[in-house]
Amino acid sequence: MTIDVLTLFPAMFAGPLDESIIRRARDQGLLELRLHQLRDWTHDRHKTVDDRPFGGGPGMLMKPEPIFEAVASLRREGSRLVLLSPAGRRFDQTIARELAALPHLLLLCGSYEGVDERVREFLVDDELSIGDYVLTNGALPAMVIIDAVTRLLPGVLGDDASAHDESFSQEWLEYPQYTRPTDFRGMRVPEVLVSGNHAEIARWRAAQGRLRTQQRRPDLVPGTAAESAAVRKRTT
Ligand code: 9D3
Repeated sequence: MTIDVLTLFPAMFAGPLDESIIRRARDQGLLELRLHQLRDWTHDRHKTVDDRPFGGGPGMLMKPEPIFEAVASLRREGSRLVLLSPAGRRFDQTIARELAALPHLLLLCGSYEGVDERVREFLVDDELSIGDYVLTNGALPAMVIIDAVTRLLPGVLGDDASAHDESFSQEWLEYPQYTRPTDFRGMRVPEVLVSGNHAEIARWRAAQGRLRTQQRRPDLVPGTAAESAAVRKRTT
């Protein structure tokens, strides 16, 4: 898949996307990632990308011209243009799967107080937020989405990890896990895990996963009022 990113801060992307699994996906050609400086589509000496809002108010807006020009040059048949903004629908694993199935993603990182509404109305296909907290711009959210989407691309993870992956968002949280040594400074691994009784281990893990989900994320417990409310909230 190809992901083009339009941002005022392309240098922010160096580092997170140059390591580990994303690095390997790029090296193997499974992900073609291209970073673009939005200012490259301006025509004035100062490379102006922002302006003051009509009607007054605090802060600046991203002006439409460079965005329309940039998108015209980058978008193609089958592209999805996604604006990252605090006003978007909340990104989740279902949306990650949906995006991973696309041939071309074009991510537009919001900056300043937001974008001229005509970008939203006439250009953007989808608008996403990564959660209810205020960041300085859309670059980190774009990286979060790239990360979540890339690991779902065919061939990026080993078979082990990808089978395991199905679980998130409709299953339980992870149960407690341990590795060697069995006794670390007096902190012992639960006896059941070293018992060799695989049926009992499976029961223990299921119970622990359910308990942890109930305590920490009641909104994920299937069939509860909290889950129905959370699903309603996610899907409206
Ligand atoms: C209404 C005033 N602010 C909205 C909360 C204005 C504003 C604050 C911060 C506008 C933009 C930003 C920068 N944030 C993003 O562009 C952003 C974001 C975020 O802040 N949180 C979670 N997801 C995202 S996606 C893009």
